[in-house]
Amino acid sequence: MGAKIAMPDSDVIAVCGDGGFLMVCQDLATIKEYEIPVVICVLDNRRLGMVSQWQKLFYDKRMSHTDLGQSPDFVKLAESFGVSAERVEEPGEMRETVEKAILSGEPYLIDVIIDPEEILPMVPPGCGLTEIIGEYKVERETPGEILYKPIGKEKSGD
Ligand SMILES: Cc1ncc(C[n+]2csc(CCOP(=O)(O)OP(=O)(O)O)c2C)c(N)n1
Ligand SMILES: [Mg+2]
Repeated sequence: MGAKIAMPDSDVIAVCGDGGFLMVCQDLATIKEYEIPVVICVLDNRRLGMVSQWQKLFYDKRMSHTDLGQSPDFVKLAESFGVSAERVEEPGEMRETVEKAILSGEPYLIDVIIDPEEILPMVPPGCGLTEIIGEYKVERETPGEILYKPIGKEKSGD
């Protein structure tokens, strides 16, 4: 919200995990009250993904308190604050939905359903960014574009 107020002529997109968003979702009231047209993309894997994958990979699968269980329906949650919202379940729907959200000129939430088991790439505990693991690499297809691309697989969707 601060970024959009500081730079009103720029498009601002907040990319959040579902766990992180749950800690601050009451700010949907603020964003609506002041009509701050930020697009919120909630990456929805129904869990505290980073912590859960540490438990799975490095702590002997001792899973503890990382399944978010009965999370809210984020689309209904946003709508209950008067904020428009939409759910995206297929990668190919993402670009069109983000464009629609930006063009709406209003605050907008996109609930992006992602695979809870898709845990890579990741930085292991105590390691630096150069020690990232996973069959992914960062590729630049056109100047300025950054994307993660699975090695040896075709690019699927956006
Ligand atoms: C205020 C706060 N509490 C706890 C943490 C520890 N923490 C780091 S990542 C994470 C899980 C975040 O889950 P989510 O937002 O759903 O993102 P995901 O890893 O699933 O993409 C937690 C609890 C934190 N960084 N900040
Ligand atoms: Mg999550």
